[in-house]
Amino acid sequence: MPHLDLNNKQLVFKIVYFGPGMSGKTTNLLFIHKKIFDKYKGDMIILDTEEERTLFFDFFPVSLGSVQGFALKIHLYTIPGQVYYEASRRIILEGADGVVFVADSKVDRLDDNVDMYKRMIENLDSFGVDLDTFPIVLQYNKRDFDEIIPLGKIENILELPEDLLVTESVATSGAGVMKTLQLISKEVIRNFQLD
Ligand SMILES: Nc1nc2c(ncn2[C@@H]2O[C@H](COP(=O)(O)OP(=O)(O)O)[C@@H](O)[C@H]2O)c(=O)[nH]1
Ligand SMILES: [Mg+2]
Repeated sequence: MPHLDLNNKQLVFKIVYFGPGMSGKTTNLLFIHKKIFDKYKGDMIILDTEEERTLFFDFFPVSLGSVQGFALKIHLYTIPGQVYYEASRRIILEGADGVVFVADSKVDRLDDNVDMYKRMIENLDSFGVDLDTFPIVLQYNKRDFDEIIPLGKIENILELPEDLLVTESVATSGAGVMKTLQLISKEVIRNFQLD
């Protein structure tokens, strides 16, 4: 459920970029932040861990308008990918209204993607999330590499629903990044309106 901020008349949605280490989560958020820098961004907070940066920032997606007089606000988070950060990942994931799973398309990362997707589902399940309706976009990132995991592979292995939203991206150039954000934002708001 989004957070209802009555003082500021805002509905605040939380979207988490999840995935294995080095798949491109932070690069996605940096691109988005740069793209929407002038008008809509809030302060970006970067939590430094030893090996990677976890990002948080919020913005107003004006294109999505408002719901019953409430401005829609979106908080974007990334998680640390390393195995030993399981506890932080869980904390960040809790209360998410939707997830972008950033998969690393390099063929040798297939197992890491599958393993991390499983962990994500387990965590969401443990929070009591309804997995049949919970908004997820699977983003195959790093499509610029030569040997890449074909679309559909991760979905097949994990037997994911056929209507799962899937995108392709090259986060370093920004290709597919805003499209992914738009898809998950719309899905998250639609899911809320259906409740
Ligand atoms: N070639 C290529 N490199 C990428 C892409 N996305 C991210 N990277 C690189 O992969 C590394 C890890 O990215 P990062 O966003 O820190 O991964 P995170 O651990 O998921 O946050 C960095 O060196 C990025 O520049 C991509 O689409 N293509
Ligand atoms: Mg990162």
